[in-house]
Amino acid sequence: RALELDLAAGLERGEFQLYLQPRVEPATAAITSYEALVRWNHPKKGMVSPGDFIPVAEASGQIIRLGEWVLAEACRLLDSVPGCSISVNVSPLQFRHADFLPNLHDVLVRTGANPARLELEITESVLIENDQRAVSILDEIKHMGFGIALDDFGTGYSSLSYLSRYPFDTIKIDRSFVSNLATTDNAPVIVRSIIELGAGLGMKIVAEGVETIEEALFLAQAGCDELQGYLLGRPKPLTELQRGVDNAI
Ligand code: G
Ligand code: G
Ligand code: MN
Ligand code: NA
Repeated sequence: RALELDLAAGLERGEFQLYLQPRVEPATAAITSYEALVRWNHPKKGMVSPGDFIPVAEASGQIIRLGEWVLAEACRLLDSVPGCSISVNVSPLQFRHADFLPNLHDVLVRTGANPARLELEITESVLIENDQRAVSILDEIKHMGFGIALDDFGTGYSSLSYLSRYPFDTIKIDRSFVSNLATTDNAPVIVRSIIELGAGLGMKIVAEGVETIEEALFLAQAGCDELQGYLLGRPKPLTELQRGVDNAI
């Protein structure tokens, strides 16, 4: 059966689950927040990666319902992570959909969640040059009280011009820069520049895909606000979250 047909049934049957991956402050080793990463425990295929089913959900339009479920579930999980926020990925199609803003409003009303503890992750690819509609959607999200993160920063085009135009709270440095830190001469220069730029603009800088102690030390020394990656903690279901991080720095 096509994955597309199974998606709706999977939502009905509760086959989706949110895994949480910590974001850690290097200075204190404190977990400040978690990124919600959806997983599908398919009855026949086992664990299906979002890399495989998100594109299918987008193509079939079911990303809207899936996105609603992810957001509601993240709101529900907030009670289990006191003092922390949760960030949620928003797909480009979801971002553009007419139901997106009404759904955000509804989920706050339904769950009573505090939007200040939720951050929406938007990728550069949803933003187009001179895009007044994107500006107004982001302004409205901000106005509702959500945090906004620019995800996978550095992988799109014209990155710098976006930063002054959109109300981002957080910049997430794409993991390709982090994994290149040790092997290319350019990566440390670029990473330092992004950190300085973000700090100057009053935005929080998070490095993604931190896998080694050397990367963590470089990023901490360069002034990166938070680290995320397998070194600090893999994405895990709530039931398996330990107190503290997988590895101290
Ligand atoms: O967790 P993993 O590395 O397998 O995720 C693969 C991709 O799926 C990443 O690009 C991630 O942003 C995306 N993804 C994970 N969870 C969600 C979600 O809830 N909504 C959307 N739109 N994308 C997600
Ligand atoms: O596109 P986005 O940045 O939302 O994707 C997050 C993806 O990165 C998730 O699928 C998550 O499983 C994955 N991820 C998280 N930490 C690491 C890491 O340290 N190394 C690698 N290779 N992937 C990671
Ligand atoms: Mn993300
Ligand atoms: Na990312």
